[in-house]
Amino acid sequence: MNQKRALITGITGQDGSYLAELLIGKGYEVHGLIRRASTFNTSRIDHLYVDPHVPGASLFLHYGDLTDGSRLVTLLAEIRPSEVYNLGAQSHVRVSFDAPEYTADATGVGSVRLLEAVRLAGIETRFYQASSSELYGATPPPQNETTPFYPRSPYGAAKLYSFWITKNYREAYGMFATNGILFNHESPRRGETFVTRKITRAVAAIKAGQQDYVYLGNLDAVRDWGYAPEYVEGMWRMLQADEPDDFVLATGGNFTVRDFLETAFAHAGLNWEDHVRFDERYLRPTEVDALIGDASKAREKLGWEATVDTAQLARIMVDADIEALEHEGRHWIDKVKLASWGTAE
Ligand code: NDP
Ligand code: GDR
Repeated sequence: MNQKRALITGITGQDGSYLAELLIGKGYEVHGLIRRASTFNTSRIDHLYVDPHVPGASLFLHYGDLTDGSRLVTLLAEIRPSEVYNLGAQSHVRVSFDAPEYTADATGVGSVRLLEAVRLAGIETRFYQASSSELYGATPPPQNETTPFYPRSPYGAAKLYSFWITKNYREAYGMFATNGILFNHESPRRGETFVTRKITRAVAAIKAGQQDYVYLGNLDAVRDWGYAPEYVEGMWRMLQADEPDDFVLATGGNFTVRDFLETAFAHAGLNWEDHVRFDERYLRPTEVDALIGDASKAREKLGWEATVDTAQLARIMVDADIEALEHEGRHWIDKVKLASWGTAE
């Protein structure tokens, strides 16, 4: 049997790292697009990397960027993957208000560059687009594949373009191109400035007596937070289906940011109200009030279901951040302090 070969954009991110792990475990040869930076940005996948000269190596990294179309064509023609997962994006909603043009370029136009690269390279491949519950924006829950879109941020608008261009390549060129409309999913590898991780890191630092407060914005927002490793398994299932389609992945649960705070702080024996302060810098010009997904289609057609609910997720993340703090000590605390001086996130 031929070994399957996948290309992952965004492999250095939360989802990319879990997906690479999953695919390597299934015997795939995995190729990842990474951005050149002045310091290494591969900490989430370092444990998977072995020298490519070693026989049997299954992870290969390539420099590139979703804003650089000719590089994508060259890479697609060289790698000739059987599956492409487009997870690369400027993925922070609040930051997208500060950098709307760059977000449109990387998160929106980047997708058509990659789709064109597949087409121009003339290869048969299955394409996964990381679409988002942010597409629903102002449309009230519950949301499923037939719910109208109403994005509320430059990020949401860029993802809307990517959703439709993926669907268009499916219809225009008969490409196996699928959208996964994923609701928020988190983990101990979640970026430090998304609200769940910001909270669980703060819980660890406060518990250790290194920090007194965490500054947050809107606590009333409702989200359907699931566990990232389960969601990347859903992405893989989407590309093993008989036909390309669009699928929602979600838990169906609903937690406010306040509920998440309460669960996370209580798990460490703390009262959140003693430690949370408001900072208007964390508000968005237009907010998404409530996202609660209905993943019945994925359950029926893919046999996929979330098993970790938001309360369990909060506890997993708090435990991991407490453990990380114990292991990393002083160096880690300095990084927390630096992060808290950041601006918009
Ligand atoms: P992360 O922010 O953790 O990772 C984003 C990845 O994209 C990183 O590897 C980053 O590289 C890469 N990237 C950013 N800009 C570019 C660019 N111009 N060219 C190439 N790569 C780039 O996101 P997640 O892992 O959480 O999410 C994965 C995808 O799923 C994203 O597209 C996100 O928008 C989408 N999504 C996420 C959801 C979630 O709840 N996590 C829900 C729905 C959709 P670097 O490390 O160099 O910065
Ligand atoms: P979101 O995630 O915008 O849903 O996008 P985020 O964790 O950033 O915000 C969730 C909610 O929390 C509120 N909030 C804060 N958010 C942050 N980041 N920092 C704060 O201090 C803070 N205080 C309150 C926000 O206003 C919001 O309502 C994530 C990203 O992963 C996207 O890429 C993905 O598409 C969607 O999830 C689904």
